[in-house]
Amino acid sequence: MVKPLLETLKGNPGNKVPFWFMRQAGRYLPEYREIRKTAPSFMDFCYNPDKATEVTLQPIRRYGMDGAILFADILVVPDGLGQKVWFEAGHGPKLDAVKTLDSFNKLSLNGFHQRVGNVYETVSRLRKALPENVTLLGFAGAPWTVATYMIEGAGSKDHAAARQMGYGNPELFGKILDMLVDATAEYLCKQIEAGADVVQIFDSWSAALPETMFEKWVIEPTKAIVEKVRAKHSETPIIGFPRLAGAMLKRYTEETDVNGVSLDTGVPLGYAAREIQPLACVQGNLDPHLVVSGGDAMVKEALRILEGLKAGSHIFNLGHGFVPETPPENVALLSETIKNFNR
Ligand code: 1CP
Repeated sequence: MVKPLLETLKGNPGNKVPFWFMRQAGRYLPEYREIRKTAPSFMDFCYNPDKATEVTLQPIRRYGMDGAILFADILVVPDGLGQKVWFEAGHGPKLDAVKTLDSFNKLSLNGFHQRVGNVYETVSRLRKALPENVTLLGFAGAPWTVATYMIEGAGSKDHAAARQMGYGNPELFGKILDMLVDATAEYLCKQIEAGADVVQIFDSWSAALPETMFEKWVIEPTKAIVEKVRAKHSETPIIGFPRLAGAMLKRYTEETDVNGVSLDTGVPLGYAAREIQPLACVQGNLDPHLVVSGGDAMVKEALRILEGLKAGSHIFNLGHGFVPETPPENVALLSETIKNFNR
């Protein structure tokens, strides 16, 4: 059976625009919050194939998206490398920060797949549970974004610790990125082998890096991952999401050679259609906050995006993830709007 989302990524778009939403499984859904309560910790939740499979399927049942994204987190990779990762309610992620060569030397790829193996189990269960026309997306964080957490020991506004290590101790910083390239490529390959049709690489914090650093920290590691994954799985499309890359977006698309690019809310549609769509399928880019208010304003903007990108390959999505206060009925209206649109 045809998977419209997968076909669109391969450059064969149909009459309908396929869609999925970042953070489509998550706190805006009451049924997610119910299951979340039953897990002792967030990491535990990510490593529980029963629960992770169930919450991945919840939004598909409600809204019939064309894509289901594996429920896990980008911080599974540092956890798998042996870094301590935990989530504190109201504070987001915490990690035992990597600041020195000594702390880096405690990390290793040995044992990685055993530690994260339950994620692969979730992928293979999803493969069996999903309707045949639904594309299964695996994912990982990009090395730069994951490194910001590993080095800071938490989420941060300006990623000061990572930037300062990148400038002040490029050798150690380079070792961290190299290890992340290897781990991430293997992690994505295993997800594909377990049944993922597509993989997405999230570079949520790629904004406002100097040009040369964007090349070194964002483009080069992503390109290396794309090459490694393609060497084993040449048929599997890869989507990159260099969030807020701004004027670097086109170079990212050309140089990493991803099959699809996820657009943040700030990317103008005319620019995307002219400059990016000839190079890759685009995905995006409704403002998630517009789904909080909903109504005509949301529908009008969704239609503007559908019209603006209809000449090329387009997967409808948000410009970033749903926020927890999103009313589920607005997601229903948005989904109907996309389904009723014809290219
Ligand atoms: O308690 C909860 O329920 C916590 C909320 C939550 C959820 C639902 C976190 C903690 N992670 C997730 C799941 C998740 N994370 C998915 C699952 C699939 C889906 O999208 O439905 C995915 C793809 C991610 C990826 C992720 N985690 C990113 C990249 C995408 C993005 O949103 O920019 C990032 C940056 C993270 C780190 C993270 N995990 C969780 C939080 C609160 C954060 C961000 C912290 C910060 O702002 O620094």
